[in-house]
Amino acid sequence: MVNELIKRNIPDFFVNNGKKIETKQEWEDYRPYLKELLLKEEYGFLPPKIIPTVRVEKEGVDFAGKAEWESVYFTFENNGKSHTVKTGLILPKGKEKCPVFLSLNFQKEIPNKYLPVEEIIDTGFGIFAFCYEEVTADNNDFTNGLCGLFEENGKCPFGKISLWAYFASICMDYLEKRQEVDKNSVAIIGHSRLGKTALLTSALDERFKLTCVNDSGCCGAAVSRGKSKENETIEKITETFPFWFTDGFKQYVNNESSLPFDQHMLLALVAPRCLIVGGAEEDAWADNKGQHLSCALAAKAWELYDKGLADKRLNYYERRGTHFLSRTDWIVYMEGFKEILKNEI
Ligand code: GTR
Repeated sequence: MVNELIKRNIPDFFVNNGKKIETKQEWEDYRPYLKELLLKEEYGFLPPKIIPTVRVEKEGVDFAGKAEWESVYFTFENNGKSHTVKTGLILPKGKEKCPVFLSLNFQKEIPNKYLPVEEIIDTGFGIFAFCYEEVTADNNDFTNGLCGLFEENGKCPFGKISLWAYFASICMDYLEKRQEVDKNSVAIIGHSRLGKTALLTSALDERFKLTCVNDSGCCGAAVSRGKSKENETIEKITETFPFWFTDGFKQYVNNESSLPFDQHMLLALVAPRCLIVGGAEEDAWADNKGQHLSCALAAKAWELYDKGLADKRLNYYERRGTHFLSRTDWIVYMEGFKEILKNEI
């Protein structure tokens, strides 16, 4: 870890106006500026909040009779256009004030290979899930879906990750209103590009109790500086997925040393809440050493709140295998969440 730190040459970013941040108050004063900086340079500013109209359709009891399933439709209107996003809310039957996982999904189907619904329900959690491409397509078409409500001449001032995060926060607004949901016990979970999205959502929106960031790698949990040949870099990611970021982010291609932050500062914004960063041993592209180092560097934010807090609330783990949101990962996240709730961590 020490070698890694030296090799990567990451400056101390816990600095505000040239002054080292040493107290919780100094850190809290710096947070709004840091949020702005990350959005301005990397992800692009989120659009103004539109309050959607919500329609609920009961799908009935399912999952061996153990859960109530509803489809919840959010309709947004702006600039004479409208867009509806379908989500699914599944709550264990007969449980009052249920803790819930807000799950950012690749697939529309529930359950799917990344979302073992019955196991999650059996562990005592509810699920609120949406498919990210229902919000806006994962491509450079900014007239599509919710983006279409904000575009001007086919362009938006934000990247798609920001818009997915925007919708995730709207989901949280909705969960807060549901009697059956314990609004103080909502975890957000996402894998890979949706891990990046979950992390950004929680960095900006402090209502999530736990943030589970799986194999998020480049522009997610991994630091951007000092990548090895096998890791994804800003150059690679902005070549393949330029539409995930604000246009100006390209200035940091092969120029990471001029970034006014590194990704650990995004992690730091989750403090003092609970964060689990997951990696997979065979996922070299995501840069596990960079994710681990990022957690180590971000720990300072938790420590500013309380000595020893990072140890309790910031967790990094790596499992065997490849890039995937696996059953093992879910078990780690669910066990972690159970612990947090039981011991009031
Ligand atoms: C990869 C991409 C990563 C990661 C992943 C995914 O191809 O390079 O940044 O986000 O896709 O979302 O599955």
